[in-house]
Parts: sequence; structure tokens; C-alpha cells
Amino acid sequence: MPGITGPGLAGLSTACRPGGVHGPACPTPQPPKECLSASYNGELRQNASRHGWPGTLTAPSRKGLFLRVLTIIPTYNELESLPVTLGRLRAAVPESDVLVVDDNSPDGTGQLADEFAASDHQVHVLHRKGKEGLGAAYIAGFKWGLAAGYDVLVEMDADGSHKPEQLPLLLDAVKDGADLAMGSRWVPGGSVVNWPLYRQAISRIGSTYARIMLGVKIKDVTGGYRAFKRSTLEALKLDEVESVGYGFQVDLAWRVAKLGLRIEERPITFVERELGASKMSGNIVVEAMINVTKWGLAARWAKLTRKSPVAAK
Ligand SMILES: Nc1nc2c(ncn2[C@@H]2O[C@H](COP(=O)(O)OP(=O)(O)OP(=O)(O)O)[C@@H](O)[C@H]2O)c(=O)[nH]1
Ligand SMILES: [Mg+2]
Repeated sequence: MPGITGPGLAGLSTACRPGGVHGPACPTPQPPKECLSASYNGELRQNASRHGWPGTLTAPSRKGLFLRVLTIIPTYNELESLPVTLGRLRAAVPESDVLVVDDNSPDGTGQLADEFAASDHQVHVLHRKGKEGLGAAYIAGFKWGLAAGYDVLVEMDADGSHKPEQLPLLLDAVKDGADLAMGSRWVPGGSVVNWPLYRQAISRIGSTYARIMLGVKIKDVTGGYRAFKRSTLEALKLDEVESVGYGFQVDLAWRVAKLGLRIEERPITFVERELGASKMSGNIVVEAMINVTKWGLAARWAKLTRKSPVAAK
């Protein structure tokens, strides 16, 4: 697989370069000096240490957890948020490894992530050449995690919207047999904090529209806090997934549903980001709506033509 480095991934070097990664089996990842950010800000590290970074992995191991878990965090300009999220995640679920997938963030998030990787062998970084959207970043992260042999692969935003402390809910659902566990704002017990009404409306309407068009039962189909069993991702045709934003999340969930796999929703508290800027745009919402409409109509058409005795001849 191009663009991946690190011992444990056969035939690949440990050189640090754009498009490279500190591999999962690397016992003490040591990025060359030139890859470390000159602008690295000690304040950020202090911020992280207030949230448990890096030496306070004192959370008790969750009973019976035997799966290798990789939490994938896509980043684009998350210099302020990433240290906080990493610190909280490592403290809350120390058994999970982390892969930061950075799209060459202009603010140096990728270099900051490298620094964290250098001091914690459970943190890895996948550098991509440029901004290609959340979907492409996750696909790259999934492929990396599958190649590295992880059993469960988690999607988590860097901006604190997905509380790391709630990750055990999703992991427990997978341990209990779910092929895909989804954090849900719109099931009983789920909630949103500090989200303006218009964002709630977009999310609820988008989810309901997708549910009706695609015939899936998932209440929060646009949500992006998820844990996939390895076999689920292996069963998907990841290379065929093209959508970028919310459409990507819907696309993936729908593909899992079509395979007849077990999807479980768990209530989460979704918190509006406090630091950094949103990458959500009108285009992403429009893309999602157009795609969902296309997929829904195509699925209905396929069903109709399959059932038609004329078409069957
Ligand atoms: N690697 C990568 N990460 C991205 C890209 N776009 C967004 N992200 C990351 O994906 C996560 C979600 O993006 P957000 O900007 O929070 O978008 P959102 O959660 O849909 O919208 P908000 O609720 O407004 O924050 C964050 O961690 C972003 O940094 C991208 O093109 N590449
Ligand atoms: Mg967000």
C-alpha cells in the first residue's frame, strides 16, 4: 500500500515524508527532526496534559476487552482541538491505538500529531498530500488499519464533538455482536449540546430524508461517531465509496445495511466544537441530498425492474 511506512508493514521503510506514516508496529516511532514542527507551541502540550496527556493512562482496562482497537481521527486545521481530543481519548480508552489522518493542514496539525506519535507508541499519523475531504481521509485510515490487523476501527472527529469518554458504549456494542455500532443523537438518551437550531434541523431532516429514501432504520444516519468490526469494512467495497461529507457517512451506513449486517445505535451526547473552525459547507449538505436522492431512486428502479416479469425475460 503506497504512502505507508513503519515496521510491521512488510517491505516499507520508516522514512518520514509526506505520504508516509509512523507504522502501527513501530515500538518507539522517531520522526526525523525535519518533520517536527518548528512552530510547535508548548501551550498546546500543556493543554493536552491538562486533559490527561500523555502519562496518565490510569483508566482501568475495561473488563474483557480483547480486541485490537484503532481510533481514526481525520484532521484538517485542528491545531487547537487535536491535543485536547487525543489527551481525553488516551485517558478514557487507553487500550485504543490512534491514527491521525491529516490532509497536510496548513496550520501544522500534521506536524503536531507527529510530535505526539513520537512520545506515544500507540499514536500514529498518516499524512496525505492535500485536502480531499473527510470520506477520502477515512477510507485511507480504514485501509491502513485493516493492513495493520486491527479488529475494530473507530471513526471520531478531532473537534471534541464525539466524546472519547463515550467510546466504550460503542466498543461494548461491537463486543456484544454489532457489525457496526453508531453513536446516535436521535435515539432516546441521545442529545446535542450547544448546537444551533438550524444545525439540529439540517441533521434531523437529513437523517429522516435518508431513512425514507434509502429504507434504512437508522435514526442518526449522518452521524460520524462509529465503531466498525473489521469484517464489516472488509465486506464493503471501500474503493467504490466516493462521497465526501455527510454523504460519506450515509453511504457507508447504507452499504452495511444492504449487506444485512447488524447495526446498533447507542445514545451519545454530541457537543458542538469549542475550538477551531467547522469544515462543514453548504456544498457538503447539497452533495449529500443529491446523492441520497440518486441512490434511493436507483435502488427503487432496480427493485422494480427486477420484479417486473417483462424485465426478467
Ligand atoms: N483529513 C481530513 N479531515 C477533515 C477534512 N474535512 C474535515 N475533516 C475533519 O473531520 C472532522 C469533522 O469535521 P468538522 O469540520 O468538525 O465537520 P462537522 O463535524 O461535520 O461539522 P461541525 O459540526 O460544524 O464541526 C474534523 O476532525 C475535521 O478536522 C478533510 O478534508 N481531510
Ligand atoms: Mg465537527
